[in-house]
Amino acid sequence: MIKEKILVIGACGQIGVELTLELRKIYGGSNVVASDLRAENELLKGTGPYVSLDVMNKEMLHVQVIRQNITQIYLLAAILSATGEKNPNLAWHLNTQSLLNVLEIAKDENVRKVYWPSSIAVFGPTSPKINCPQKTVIEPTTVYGISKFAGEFWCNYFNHRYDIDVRSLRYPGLISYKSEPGGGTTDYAVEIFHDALEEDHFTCFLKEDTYLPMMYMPDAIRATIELMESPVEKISVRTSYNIHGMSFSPKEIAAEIKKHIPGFTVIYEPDYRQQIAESWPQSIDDSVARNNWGWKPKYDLATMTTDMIENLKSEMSARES
Ligand code: NAD
Ligand code: AKB
Repeated sequence: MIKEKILVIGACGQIGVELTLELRKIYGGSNVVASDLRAENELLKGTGPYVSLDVMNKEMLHVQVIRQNITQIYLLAAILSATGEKNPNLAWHLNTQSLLNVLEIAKDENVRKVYWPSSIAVFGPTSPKINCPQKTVIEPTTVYGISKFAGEFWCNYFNHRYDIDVRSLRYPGLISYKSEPGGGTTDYAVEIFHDALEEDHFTCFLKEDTYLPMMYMPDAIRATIELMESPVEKISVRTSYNIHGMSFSPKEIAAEIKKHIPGFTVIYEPDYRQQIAESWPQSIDDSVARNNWGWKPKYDLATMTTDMIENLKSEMSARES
């Protein structure tokens, strides 16, 4: 049996922290090397090795892969949709070059598997709004979406041309309480919980009726690991799989939170992110992922809201005591 040694790049981000902790549970702390540009996240400290790494420095990355005998890479470093629009050139450069660096090193070294997430941001205004299918018109209008779409085809190319086992998911907006979101359009759905608990009030940067596809982080982590552990013959999509958790608007999540915090109020002050949100589908058809490797989400809006509030409340009381 091959002993896996995993490198997580971007391990201190919203997904990276939770994914690294879960991978360490499965493969053992010392077999999962966390890396990031940022200082090590508090939740990762003491759970396994950490290296400071800039994925854009290909030589440094190559040295780490050889030195640590890496067999799998999870590449999570990226600039997300809202931040990307502030510096399109940088977002394109980081999001595409980081992937090419990883894929080229995987080709030349002993890296058996690569994971790289795409996003529902690949879809644009001309894609179907409801139950957006796996294969459809894809004309993204954000630099983030363009970079993800290009990345999907680089994954497909390296799989077909060099037989690299690259796997990918098009995540919807992810909601989590352990680590903060990093500059996306769907970030409001995390911020709303913090402001509800701390201030009983939230100012939302999207209009109240803006529906977007979303997923609770435990489902996203489980989907990632289930995809990566599926037998190769079950993987038919080498660009990126649609996956869906739930779909709701700011008004609907606010109403759900109000069931727990009756005095909670929201005002709506849409900004430039409204246009990004309106370019994306409202819900996603993930039947190909369901049929290929058995994907099924567990959380809906109500169960996710209850879990978020319980966990954030216990974090707040732990901080106070
Ligand atoms: P994030 O911004 O929270 O984390 C990204 C991490 O990458 C950060 O810790 C950052 O310091 C690190 N990083 C940035 N540049 C780097 C570099 N040059 N070298 C090394 N590390 C670097 O992002 P996230 O939300 O955790 O997203 C992870 C991946 O999932 C991204 O590819 C993102 O596009 C994708 N995704 C996220 C969501 C979501 O809702 N969070 C949805 C769809 C897709
Ligand atoms: C963003 O809003 O940019 C991300 C995403 C859906 O990719 N959360």
